[in-house]
Amino acid sequence: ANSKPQTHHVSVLAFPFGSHAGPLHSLVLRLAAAAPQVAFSFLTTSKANAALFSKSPLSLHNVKAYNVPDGLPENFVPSGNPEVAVGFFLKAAPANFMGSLKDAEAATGLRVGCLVSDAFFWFVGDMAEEMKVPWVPVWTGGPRSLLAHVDTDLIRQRLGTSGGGKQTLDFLPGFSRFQMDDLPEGIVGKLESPLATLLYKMGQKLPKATAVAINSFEEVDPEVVNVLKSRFQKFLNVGPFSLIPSSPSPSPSLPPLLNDESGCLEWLDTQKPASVAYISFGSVVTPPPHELAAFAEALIESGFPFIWSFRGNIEEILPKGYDKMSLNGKILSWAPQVQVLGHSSTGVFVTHCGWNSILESIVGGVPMICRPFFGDQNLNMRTVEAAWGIGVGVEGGLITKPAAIKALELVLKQKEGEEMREKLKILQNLAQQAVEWNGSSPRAFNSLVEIVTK
Ligand code: U2F
Repeated sequence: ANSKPQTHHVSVLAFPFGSHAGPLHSLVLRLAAAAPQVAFSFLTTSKANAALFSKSPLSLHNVKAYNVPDGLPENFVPSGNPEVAVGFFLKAAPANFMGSLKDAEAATGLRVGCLVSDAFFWFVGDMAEEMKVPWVPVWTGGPRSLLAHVDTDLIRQRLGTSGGGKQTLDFLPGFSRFQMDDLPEGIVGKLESPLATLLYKMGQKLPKATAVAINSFEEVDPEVVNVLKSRFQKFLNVGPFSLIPSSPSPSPSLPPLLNDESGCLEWLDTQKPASVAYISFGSVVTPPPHELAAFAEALIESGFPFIWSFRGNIEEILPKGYDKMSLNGKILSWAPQVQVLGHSSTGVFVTHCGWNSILESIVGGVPMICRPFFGDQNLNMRTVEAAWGIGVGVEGGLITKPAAIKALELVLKQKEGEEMREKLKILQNLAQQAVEWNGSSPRAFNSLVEIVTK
């Protein structure tokens, strides 16, 4: 229903690559439901907008998509390296965003009174200063990687910039079990890549923001969260998003929408408790074929039942004589991950350690086998292993058949796996409490609503 008139206008600037825009979109849907008097203009590329707005089960009258030019030259042919498209997009920013923002102001008849953006977009801090409006950057990773970017200068002072080493990070609160090698690339080492520069500028700019929001909950990593609270004007932990529906469900009597066309949840119902391996490397990474082949062999040899979110043709990596039908598991191009991790039959998650995956695994109480690739993933793995004790890295860092079998057995069969499950129960409970009425996350969310409605 298009009821009350809108009196405020908030522009949301979304990073259109990887899974970044999804969590921001679901946060905006929550905000829009809580603040019907605010018009939200959601600014990103036409491709990202189309994916987000067609997938969403609900549309709110006060959230509208506005397309931003992607900056690609005409006749651009994707090279397979996604960073090229990211580079063109960033070159076109912020001018491309300014254009759509003006369109949104004209369409709504309302001046923009607040900017919400992906935290990557440090330049939105400058836009907000110029427009004299609040800026709320949203970080899509976890608190530890965020602190590493905010404290990059300190880290460089203490460790130098040459990179690669085992020096301890104990000068950062909560990092005594972490080393230089665990840091996301670009903090030390290769400082000059476009992404490293972007993240450095972001770290410098975030303390000036009105508030920094994150898909996380305070209790997951309290020491690190407390340092971040001292660095930022406001640090608002408003997650885990997977525990909070985007907005009130259309009818309380309807079950939540499930995407189980593949029948994998029904199949999970037929499996033993904590016996199934779920495998996914997220939305960006494709592991090299020899590692995928080694993992497939490990599954065949060990016989553990599995669900594998696999993009591409599985037959290409299976050993000779095997096909899809001969396997003790399900292969899907996209899995209902949150539901799979929430199912009691799922016993281990083989992951690249993207932040959303880790948080969803905590919420589901599922221990992890980690094979990180880039960015924050290595630090996330170390957090899983060393700070929380709820998972292991594959031995040697690369997937081989013996390393995979060893890790699967450790988590699914041995007492180490049981201990991880016990530790997960504690974190899982903390996550539940955080989202309860008057828990830390709804309180942070209310403060976010206050900022965007002022
Ligand atoms: C980038 O990570 P990714 O997008 O690759 O991975 P995640 O943060 O783990 O997010 C993947 C999301 O996609 C969902 C899953 C997560 O919410 O539930 N999903 C699914 O529903 N079905 C599937 O079959 C597979 C995935 C980046 F690479 C990381 O380093 C960052 O930590 C991350 C956050 O900034 O973004």
